[in-house]
Amino acid sequence: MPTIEGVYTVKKTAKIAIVAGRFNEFVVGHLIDGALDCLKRHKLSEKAVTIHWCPGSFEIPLVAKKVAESKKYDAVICLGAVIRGDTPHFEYVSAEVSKGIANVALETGVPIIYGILTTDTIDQAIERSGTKAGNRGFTAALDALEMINLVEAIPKRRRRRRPKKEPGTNSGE
Ligand code: INI
Repeated sequence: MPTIEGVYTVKKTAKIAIVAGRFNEFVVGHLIDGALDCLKRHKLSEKAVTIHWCPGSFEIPLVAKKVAESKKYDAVICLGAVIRGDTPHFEYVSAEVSKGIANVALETGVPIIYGILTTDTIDQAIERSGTKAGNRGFTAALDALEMINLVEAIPKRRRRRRPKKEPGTNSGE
């Protein structure tokens, strides 16, 4: 049975963009550290990664779209932290960033990784950004490496070659 799946090796020319929402920066900073740690341990050079900061998670899809459309990157890792407060703001921001990131991936065809924490409490966000529950930035970077390899491994349709014309068969010759 043919099986196609991504591996975690990195091609020498790989370029990765990180798009990070500054809101709840004390959490997002740790997600970025986790992502950079993962990429470095997979032998990606620092020069191959560019970080783009935007105000908050709501703005991430637009920035991710511009970055993906630049065609300069093999994958875009989106990192943010949406933490529930006393108002419905959480619902709006988390819904928009999820929908937006999914749309950007489908519209551009570039792997866009969803590394947005959506948590009920600050403690839950801290747990997922490098303490008890791992670091979502690290695993988002792993997801990016897997997706880069997976997308490249999917065979493209081969264009059929036109049969060569016999000399003298063109009309008007
Ligand atoms: N942005 C976040 O990234 N996380 C949040 O928890 C958050 N909350 O709760 O308000 C948040 N709001 C800012 C939003 O993303 C936009 O930056 C802002 O509304 C300007 O458009």
